[in-house]
Amino acid sequence: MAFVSRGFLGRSGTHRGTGELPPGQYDVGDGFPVLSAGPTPRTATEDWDFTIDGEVAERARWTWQEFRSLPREDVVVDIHCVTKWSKFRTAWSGVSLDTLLAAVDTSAEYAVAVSDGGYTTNLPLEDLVDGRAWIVDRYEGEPLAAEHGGPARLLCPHLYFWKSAKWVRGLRLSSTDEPGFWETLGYHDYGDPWREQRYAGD
Ligand SMILES: Nc1nc2c(c(=O)[nH]1)N[C@H]1C(S)=C(S)[C@@H](COP(=O)(O)O)O[C@H]1N2
Ligand SMILES: [Mo]
Repeated sequence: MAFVSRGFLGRSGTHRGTGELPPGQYDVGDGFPVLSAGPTPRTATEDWDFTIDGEVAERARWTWQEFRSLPREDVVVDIHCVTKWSKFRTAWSGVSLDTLLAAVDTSAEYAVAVSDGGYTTNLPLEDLVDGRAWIVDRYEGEPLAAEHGGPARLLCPHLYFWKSAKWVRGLRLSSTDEPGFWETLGYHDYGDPWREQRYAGD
């Protein structure tokens, strides 16, 4: 049955999606829409770094070369955009946020992902750990295309895809929850697709 094979056959990498559509979503199939609130920044990898700062004992920073030499994971996940498309079995590779966050000492409970171009999005820190979020720089075996967030983006697929910040350059950790770009404009603070948390108040 398609339902079974979707979860267990096909590409390499651990599949962490459910193969099911959250309420109100449709399957976009082979398409991969591009949703960007502004122009696509193009940061050369020589100029790229990733920083974890804010309420940390000491900030952590990786150059592109350092980031690329960290232990990597292949993941296959389903993604769900708040504009109602979902895409099954997307295959990415990158570095688990468990690996990156192990480098800092913090008692913060929230994170804001900060991107080139000024986009931000907030997430509880606990949603970024335990194998649920990655900084990915490859999609379907190729370097991540700029329009989809390359050189590297956040991938946090258990929340609506606006939380997966493209062109990400760092995380700012805090003990208080600070709304990001779309959250300030009325999107839900948390954004669980299974509870259909699209807008504030949902
Ligand atoms: N920096 C940045 N990240 C972003 C966005 C954006 O506009 N800027 N859009 C978000 C939204 S609403 C979605 S649905 C996904 C879209 O990713 P895609 O263009 O690769 O499909 O990126 C998210 N991350
Ligand atoms: Mo979106």
